[in-house]
Amino acid sequence: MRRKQAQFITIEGGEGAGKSTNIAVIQACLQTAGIDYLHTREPGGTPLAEEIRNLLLTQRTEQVAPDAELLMAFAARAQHLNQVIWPALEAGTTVLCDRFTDATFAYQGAGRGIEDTKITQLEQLVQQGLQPDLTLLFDLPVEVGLERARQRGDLDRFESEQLAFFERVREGYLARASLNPQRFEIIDASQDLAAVASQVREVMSRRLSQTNG
Ligand code: Z5A
Repeated sequence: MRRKQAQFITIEGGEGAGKSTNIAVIQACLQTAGIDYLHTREPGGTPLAEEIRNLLLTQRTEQVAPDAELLMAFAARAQHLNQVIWPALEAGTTVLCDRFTDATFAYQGAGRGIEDTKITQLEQLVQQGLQPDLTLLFDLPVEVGLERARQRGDLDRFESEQLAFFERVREGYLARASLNPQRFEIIDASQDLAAVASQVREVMSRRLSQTNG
C-alpha cells in the first residue's frame, strides 16, 4: 500500500505518563503543519473495538488468562485497522493513535510474560506488515506515573496491578524503543507540563520537517 504523505503516528507510555494531556500538543503541531489527521485510540476506535476495550479494562473477580487478554487486544486491533486506520491512510489522512501494538509487547509481553514470538505472529496476521512511522514514548518513573493516575480517580483493571508489573511494562517499552530507534522518540515525561509539551513540539517539528522536506 502506498500512502501519499499520510503518517501513522502512535503514542505510548505507562500509567499517568501524560499521553492524553499531550495529544492536544501533537494535534496543534499537525494543524500548524497543515496536515489532515484523524485521532483515535486503542484498545478501541470503533463501536465493536470499544466494547472489547470495556471487556479488557473492567475490574472483575475472574482471573483473565494472559492469552485471552492478548487475543482481545488483537481482536480490537483487527477491527480498528479494517474500519478506521487503513481507510484513513489510504485516503491520505495521517492517523494519530493513542497506543498500538507496542502496548501489547509492553503489557501482555513484558507485563504478563507472553513470549514476543507469539505476539509477533499475531502482529503479522493482523497488521500485514503495517508499522507506525513514528512513536512517541512518554517515559517516566513508575511511581510518579501511578501517583498521577491515582490522583485522577478510579483505577481500571490494569491500573490496579502491582508495582513490579508496571516496572516490567516500562522496561518492555524501553526495550521496544532500543529495538526500533528510527521509529521511537522518547519523551522525558517526568518533567513539568510545560517542559514535556516543549519536548513534544521539538520532536514533532523535527520529524515533520524530515517527512515533508
Ligand atoms: N492495553 C493493553 O494491555 N494492551 C494493548 O495492546 C493496548 C492497551 C493497546 C488502557 O490504556 C489500557 O489498555 C492500558 C494498557 C492496556 N493500561 N492501563 N491502564 P489508556 O491509554 O486508555 O489508559 P491509561 O494508560 O490508563 O492512560 P492514562 O492513565 O490516562 O495515562 P495518560 O493518558 O498517559 O495520562 P494523562 O491522563 O495525560 O495524565 C494523567 C494525570 O497526570 C492527569 O491528571 C494529568 O493532568 C497529570 N499530568 C500529566 N502530565 C503531567 C506532568 N508533566 N506533570 C504533572 N502532572 C501531569
